[in-house]
Amino acid sequence: MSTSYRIGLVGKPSVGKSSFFNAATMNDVPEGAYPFTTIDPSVGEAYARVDCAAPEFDEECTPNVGYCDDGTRFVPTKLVDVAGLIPGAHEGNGLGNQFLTDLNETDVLVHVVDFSGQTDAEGEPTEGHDPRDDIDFLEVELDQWYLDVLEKGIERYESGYTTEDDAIEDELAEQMSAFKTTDDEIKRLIRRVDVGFEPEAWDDEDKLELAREIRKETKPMVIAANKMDTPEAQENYAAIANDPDYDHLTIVPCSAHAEKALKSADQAGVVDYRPGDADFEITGDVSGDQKQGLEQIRDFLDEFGATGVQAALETALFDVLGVTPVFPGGANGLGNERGEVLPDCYLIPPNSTAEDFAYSLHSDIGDGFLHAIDCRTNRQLGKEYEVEARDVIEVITTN
Ligand SMILES: Nc1nc2c(ncn2[C@@H]2O[C@H](COP(=O)(O)OP(=O)(O)OP(=O)(O)O)[C@@H](O)[C@H]2O)c(=O)[nH]1
Ligand SMILES: [Mg+2]
Repeated sequence: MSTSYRIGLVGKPSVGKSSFFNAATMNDVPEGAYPFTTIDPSVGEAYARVDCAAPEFDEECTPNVGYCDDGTRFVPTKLVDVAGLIPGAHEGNGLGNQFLTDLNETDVLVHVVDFSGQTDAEGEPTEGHDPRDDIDFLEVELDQWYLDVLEKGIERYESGYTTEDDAIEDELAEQMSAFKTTDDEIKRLIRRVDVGFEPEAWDDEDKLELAREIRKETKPMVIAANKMDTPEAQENYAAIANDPDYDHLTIVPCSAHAEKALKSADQAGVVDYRPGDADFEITGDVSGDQKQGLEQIRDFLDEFGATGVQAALETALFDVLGVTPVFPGGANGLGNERGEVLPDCYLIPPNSTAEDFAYSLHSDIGDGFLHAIDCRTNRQLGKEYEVEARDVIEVITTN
């Protein structure tokens, strides 16, 4: 892989982060109905689905990494199961700042929320908890954490600790470098919140607003409405999906349990299930109980379209981050000298040009870039061409 994206699973304890992680990666991280079952973050390999381009060329692909199942490529991506976050985490509550730091290793977040309302803010069993509180709390918590760091940057700037002619955006970008931001980005965000470039004139509200903008930009997220296999969760989902206060968020209904059950049954040869699909086929001998359980899952799929695990990951990657999947190909046939057909599907940053793509393959290919070829049409593409999802591209170089 040229670029490796990391998706972080976050949320308060006991919402099902590890269950989601295990369902997506088929790893075996402990799951439990008690808070802080997970302490250290686990990193695993999940997959994002991309329609394979090979069938359009009447070819069969041979993926280097991941796999292809009946025309659907499963492209590996990193998934991180982070420890549970509780109110006051930015002040060290729960497992404290440790896992806030872990969050910085991720590019996009899936906020797992227990929509059943059966766990309280600390992850202890309860009834009738409003999932809205959890959605709100995570944003507040992250904003407070960003604000703390932002304020340190402002303090440094005001103390004259830095050289006279250092601009505020340089100072803040340096202070917030762990959030993978740049002075240009900070400048743009200061303009967006329209507070001016004199931090002395910023009040608490201005600072919080700026912190929030930087957080939104550097930690984009989707909500996975988990435990949707329960009636309580379905009721809450129906209400929140129609609540205009939550229009700005993408909420994906999800059942980590259903995904895990189907994948396990598939591995056991009992069903034929492709992750993310809207249906499955029972292929083995099942007991009456098993059959009943599977039919319940089928009802769930009928209602929600899928278990939601794949959908949440792909929404995060493709919709929220805007990552572009692209296949390096050859204009005279897709196979390379080793006889591999469309071996790679790269995930590259949004708005990448043909030249950026060349650089993501190798710096030499970028340096020697002459032009690229769209392998579907044999059309020549200049270096400024903006790569589109599922493009099949050959790069022609001088060397
Ligand atoms: N009904 C239902 N229960 C679920 C689902 N996913 C997880 N659970 C249950 O929720 C409880 C907590 O699951 P975990 O995966 O350990 O939660 P976690 O978020 O990793 O918790 P911490 O590691 O403590 O932060 C367990 O009892 C799971 O069986 C789901 O899709 N449906
Ligand atoms: Mg866990």
